[in-house]
Amino acid sequence: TTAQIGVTGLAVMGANLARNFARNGYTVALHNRTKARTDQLVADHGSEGDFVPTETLEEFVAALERPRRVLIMVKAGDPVDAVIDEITPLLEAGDIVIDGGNSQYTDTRRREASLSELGLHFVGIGVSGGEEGALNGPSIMPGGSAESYRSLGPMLEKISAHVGDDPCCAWIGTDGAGHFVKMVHNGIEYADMQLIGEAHDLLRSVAGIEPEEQSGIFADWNTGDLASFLIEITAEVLAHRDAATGKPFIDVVVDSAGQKGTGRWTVASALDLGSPASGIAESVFARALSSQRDQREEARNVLSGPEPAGEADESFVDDVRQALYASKLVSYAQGFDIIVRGADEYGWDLNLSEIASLWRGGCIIRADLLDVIRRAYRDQRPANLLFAPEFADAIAKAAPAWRRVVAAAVQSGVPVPAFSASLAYYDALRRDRLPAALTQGLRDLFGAHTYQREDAEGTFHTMWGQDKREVRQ
Ligand code: NBP
Repeated sequence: TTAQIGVTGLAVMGANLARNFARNGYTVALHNRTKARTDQLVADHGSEGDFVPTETLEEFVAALERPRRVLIMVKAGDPVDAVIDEITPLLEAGDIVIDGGNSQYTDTRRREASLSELGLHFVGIGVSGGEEGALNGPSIMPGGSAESYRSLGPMLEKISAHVGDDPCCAWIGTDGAGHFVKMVHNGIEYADMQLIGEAHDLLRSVAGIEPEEQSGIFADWNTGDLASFLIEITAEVLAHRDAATGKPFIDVVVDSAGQKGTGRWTVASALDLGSPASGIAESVFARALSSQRDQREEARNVLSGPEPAGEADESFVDDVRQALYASKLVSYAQGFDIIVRGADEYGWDLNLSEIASLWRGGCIIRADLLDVIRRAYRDQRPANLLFAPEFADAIAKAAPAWRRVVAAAVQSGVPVPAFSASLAYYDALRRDRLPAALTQGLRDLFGAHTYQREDAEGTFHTMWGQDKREVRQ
C-alpha cells in the first residue's frame, strides 16, 4: 500500500487529523516516537479508514507515495527540529514536510529556508479548532511554496471545515505566513475572550445579574451581530452549575487564566512591527495580572477604591452588548493591522478577504462578523478595517453606549482594560492632534532627537539650552 499522507506525532491533534484524513478517503501512514500510541489509534479507530501503522521512520517513509507528504504533529519547539533532523535524510527532493503544530512563525521561516536548500518543501500550517476541529474539520492556514500547495492543498481543503461550499483553508503565503496568521488568530481569540469576560463582569458587578440569567443574555446576543462560537459557549459555561456545591460553575473555578504563548507572541510581534494592538495586548496582560494571586491578595488589604453597586438601569445590558461589539471590531482591526504589517515586513502577498473567509468556520474565533469582514476586504481595501463604511457606521452607532459603559466601569472600580483600550484606540485614531507633538518637543529638548514641522519640509532642532533658535538639520 502507498499512503497519500503520513502523520508522525499521534497525540490528540495528530491522531484526530489522521482520522480526519482517513475518514475523507485518504490512506494514512501512521508513526509515533512511542509505538504504543500508534497501536492505540489503530485499535480504537482502525475501522474508520485506511491506516498504515509503522514502527520506524524508515518504514513510515517507505509507506508514502511520491512526492511524499509528511505531517509532523509533535510538541512545538525543539521536538519539531528533532523530528525534522531525523526524517530529512530519508526524504528526496520534491517531498513535502508539513508542521501542523503551533510553531512560532520565525521558526517556520528558519526551517523553510534550511529545507529548501535540500530541495524539500517545508509547509507550516496553522490549525485552529482544537481537538474537535482536528477531527471534524479545522480552519487551516498553510504557508509554504505555492508549488507544494498544488499537491497538498486539495487534501487540506477536503479535511477542513466548510462554510457552505467554501473550505476554511486557503494558501496564505510563503514560508511562515500560515503560522503568522494563525498566531494573530490566537491573539484575536485572547481579545475576544477578554472582552466577553469584561462584559460578564460588568453585567454581574455593575448590574447585579447572576450567571444563570446572564446565560440567557448571551444566548440572546448570539442571535444578532455578536453571533459566534465563543458567545455561544459563554452561554453554556454561565448556565452550568457545579455538581459538588450547587454553585454557579464559574464561582468555583480559580480566577487566574493560563496561556501557552501565542497571545504573547502576537503582542511581541505587534511591538516589533510597530502595530498598535492595544486591545489584544491588554488581553494578554489581563491574564498575567489574574495569575499574580499573591499581589492581588495583598492589594485587597492595601489598595482602596469604590465597590460596584450591583444595580443598573435596564438599558445597561444593551449598552454592554454595543460596547462589546465595538470593542470586538477594534480587536479585529488591530489583528488585521498586525497581519498587514507582517506582510510588508516579510514580503507576503496576503489576501485579507480570504483570511477572514477561512476563519468563518472550524476555528475558535468563528463568527458571523467574519463574513462581513470577508466582504469588506473583498470589495474595498480599507487601510484600517474600521474605515470600511459598514464598520465605520456600526462603531459610530455603538460609540455612545460604549462610552457610557467604560465610564460606568471606571466609576464603579471595575477593570475593563480591553474595552477601554479599544475605545482609546478608536479615539486616538480619529483625533486631529495627538499629544505626540509634545513628546517630540521633550525628546528634542533632552536628547536633540529633532522633529518635523506641520508647515515645512525637513528636520528641525531648537537650541533649547541657548537662545531657542530653530535650526534646520
Ligand atoms: P503535544 O504537544 O502534547 O505533543 C505530544 C507529541 O509529541 C507526542 O506524539 C510525542 O511523542 C511527540 N514528541 C515529543 Br513531546 N517530543 C518528541 C521528539 N523529540 N521526537 C518525536 N516526537 C516527540 O501534542 P498535541 O496536544 O497533539 O499537539 C500537537 C501540536 O498541535 C502542538 O504544537 C500544539 O500546540 C498544537 N495544537 C494543539 C491544539 C490542542 O487543542 N491540543 C490545538 C491546536 C494546535 P510520544 O508519544 O513518543 O511522547
